[in-house]
Amino acid sequence: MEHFEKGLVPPKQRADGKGLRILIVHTRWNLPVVTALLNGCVNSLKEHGVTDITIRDVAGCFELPFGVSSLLSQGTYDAAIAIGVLIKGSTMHFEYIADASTSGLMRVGLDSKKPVIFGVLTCLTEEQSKQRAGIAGPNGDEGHNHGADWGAAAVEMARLNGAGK
Ligand code: DLZ
Repeated sequence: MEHFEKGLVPPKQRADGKGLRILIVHTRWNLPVVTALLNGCVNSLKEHGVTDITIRDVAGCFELPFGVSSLLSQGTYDAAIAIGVLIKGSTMHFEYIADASTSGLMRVGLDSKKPVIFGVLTCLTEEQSKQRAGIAGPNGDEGHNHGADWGAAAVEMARLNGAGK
């Protein structure tokens, strides 16, 4: 069997973010990890040529769908990126908030007809969240910052949706 490369394969041609208006809504829960993801995301947007980036914050992941929906309706954005980090605790909170934010964000995207990128990590441990935010990897490396993928996805989906023509 051929080697199976796990994870995201970049598009054949990098999408051009010039002229796009991107909204980022991030949580204030688990802020150190969220900040690393936000930085990775903003850097990636800039690398794609995006210069018009609006950053707003809400309390936690449960607020992300309403926050994104409300801000999308107030502005002229081509795509939104919702960033948050859920870390499993000893109660059922994690499951309920993960479910609500996932389906809520999907609904906002379909209802608004604007791409909404799912930048929510649902981690079983704090360590997992750090690995996925490029802070501390499993082998003493820095891990991978998923925020970079979310920035690229926002540009790709905004173009797919006809923005910037
Ligand atoms: C209550 C709560 C808990 C337990 N854990 C998290 C978390 O890990 N990540 C996160 O973004 N938010 C958490 N919250 C807060 C909820 O998302 C929400 O802000 C509150 O329930 C108020 O609606």
